[in-house]
Amino acid sequence: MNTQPTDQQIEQYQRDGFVVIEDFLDADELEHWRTTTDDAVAQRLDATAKGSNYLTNQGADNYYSQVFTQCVRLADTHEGMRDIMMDPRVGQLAGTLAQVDGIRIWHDQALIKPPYGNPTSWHLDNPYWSFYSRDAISIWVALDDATLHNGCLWYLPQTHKTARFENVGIGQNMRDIFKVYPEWLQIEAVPVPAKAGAAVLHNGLTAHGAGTNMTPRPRRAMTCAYMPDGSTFNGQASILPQELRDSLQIGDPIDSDFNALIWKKS
Ligand SMILES: O=C(O)CCC(=O)C(=O)O
Ligand SMILES: [Fe+2]
Repeated sequence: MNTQPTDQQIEQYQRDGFVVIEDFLDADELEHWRTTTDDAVAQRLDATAKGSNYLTNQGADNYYSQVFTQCVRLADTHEGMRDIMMDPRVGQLAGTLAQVDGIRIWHDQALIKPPYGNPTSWHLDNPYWSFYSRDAISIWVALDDATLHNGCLWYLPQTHKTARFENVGIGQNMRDIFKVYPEWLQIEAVPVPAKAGAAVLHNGLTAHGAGTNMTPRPRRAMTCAYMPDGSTFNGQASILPQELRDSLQIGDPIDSDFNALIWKKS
């Protein structure tokens, strides 16, 4: 696993709000992440079909269910996925790029764009979450080659510097984000094709989206969103379980085991 970013990669991440780490996983690790993700997703979809209330967008026949199959916090229900997500090396990579002192898991998430699936509209991640931070970071690991044809990620560089925390949402209209940020219409979007096993990391405030999958094969990605240690509750429920949410006042640190600390700067 290549978890040591170069100075240039750190600089690029800080400047543009995203960076690609080629060969993040070697061939054996990629195979392991693929089988673990497939298994965890299959298990989750089965549990959901049987009535569990875990978050998945599947089951409906609507626009969003065809953007991707989305399964959140698979590490809660799958031991193999828990081992992958708790790896402090990945936390160190995220923390080093974000230049923060500690990394907590916000949520992992499998994002599988189906064959001929819908595009992912431009959006920001952090405004959805229960904490606001200009240093939140996510890792997006390509489990298949992500290409211009099957819906690789696209970014609006440097938008993490001017983004605000209001949520522009993620609906069917690709360009809704520009109603809130008309000045971003001047920015040229950058596609980020990624070979299977590569990792793309982005700031939680960098505008991003993904194209249509124009191939008859799925485009699989396994991702994890991270919260800098010390982040505080902003009042939004998001993925927090009811009991935990009810125990928090706005401004309290979010620091229970639900958001495990996987890396701390020594
Ligand atoms: O995989 C996609 O299409 C979108 C990914 C994304 O929005 C994210 O990882 O935050
Ligand atoms: Fe996103």
